[in-house]
Amino acid sequence: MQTNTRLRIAIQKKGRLFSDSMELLNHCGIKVRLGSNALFCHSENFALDFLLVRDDDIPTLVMDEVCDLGIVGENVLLEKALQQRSKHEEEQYEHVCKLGFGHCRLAIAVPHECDFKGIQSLAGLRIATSYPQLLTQFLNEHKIKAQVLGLSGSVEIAPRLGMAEAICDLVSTGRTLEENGLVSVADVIQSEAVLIRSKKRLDAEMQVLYELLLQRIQGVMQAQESKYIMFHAPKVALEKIKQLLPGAEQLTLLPLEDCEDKVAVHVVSPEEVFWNTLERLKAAGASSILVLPIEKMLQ
Ligand code: PRT
Ligand code: ZN
Repeated sequence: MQTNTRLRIAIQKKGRLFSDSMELLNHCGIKVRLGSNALFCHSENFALDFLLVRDDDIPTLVMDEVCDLGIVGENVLLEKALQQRSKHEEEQYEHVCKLGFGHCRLAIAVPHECDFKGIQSLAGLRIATSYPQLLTQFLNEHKIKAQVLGLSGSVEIAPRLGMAEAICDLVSTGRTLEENGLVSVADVIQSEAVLIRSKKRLDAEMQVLYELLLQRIQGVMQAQESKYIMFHAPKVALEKIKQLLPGAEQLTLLPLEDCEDKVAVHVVSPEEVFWNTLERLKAAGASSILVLPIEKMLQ
C-alpha cells in the first residue's frame, strides 16, 4: 500500500491516452498489474502507485497534491489553467515535459457550405465547444465578438441541430469533421500528452525516485526518436559525411580488416533518418548502410 516513499501518478483510466501512457511506463521497465476495474494499483518493481481516473480530473488531482505526477493532454491542462486564472487562483502544477503521443489540435470548424472569408467571419456566430476558456482566449486575442456555447460532448452535431453556426473541437485525422460536413478554418492550439508534477516539495527520497523516473522517461523518448546508423566509409569522406548527419553524436570509427582506406562508422542520430539522408551518405562514398532502432538510452 501507499507509503510516503512511493510516488503517485494519475493516468487516464480508459480512452485515448491510457494505452500510450501505460506503454511509456512499461518501456521505462515499470511493471504493473491492472485489475479489471481498479482505480488504484501499484507497481511491483518501482515505487510508483497509479490512480486511474478521467482525464479531466488529472490536473486537479495534481494541483491538490493528491498525486505527485499526472499524464494529461495539453488541451485539458490549458483549459483548466485558464479556468483557475479566471478565478484568480494560482496554477499549482509544473509542466515537466511533452510525451510525444496524443497529438491533436483544437480547431474551429464551420459547415462546408458556409461562406467563410477569414476568421473575422466568426463574428456574431454561436460556436459550440467543450473548451470555452481556450476558445474565449482565442476570440479575445483576435478581437472577434462571438457567442461561446459550452457543451460537454457531441460538439460536432451542434450545427446540424441548429444550436450553433460553428464548433471548436479536437481534431486528429479530420474524419469526424468530414463526416459531419464541417471544415476547419482556424487552429486554437496544438496539443499532445504532457507529464505534469505538483508543486509540492518532495522529500529527499521521493526526489531521488522522481529523478530516476524522469531520467527513464526521457531515455525512452530519446531512444524512440533516435536511430543507430552503421556503414563503411572511405576515410577521406568522413568530414563530408559528418556534415550529412546534423546533431549526430561523435562518430565511432572501427578499422576494417584488410582495408586501409576505409573504416566502419557507428553513430547515434538523435532524429528520424530519412531515405534522402541515406542516399546522400551513399553518394558521399558510404556503403553497407544499416539503420537500427534503439531500445534504451542513458546519457
Ligand atoms: O473518459 P475521459 O474523460 O477520461 O475521456 P475523454 O472522452 O474526455 O477523452 P478521450 O479519451 O477521447 O481523449 C483523451 C485525450 O486524447 C484528449 O484530451 C486529447 O488530449 C487527446 N486526443 C488526441 C483526442 C483526439 N486526439 C481526438 N481526436 N481527444 C479527442 N479526440 C476526439 C475529438 O473530440 C473528436 O470527437 O476525436 C474526434 C476527432 O477525431 P478525428 O480523428 O476524427 O479528427
Ligand atoms: Zn475527459
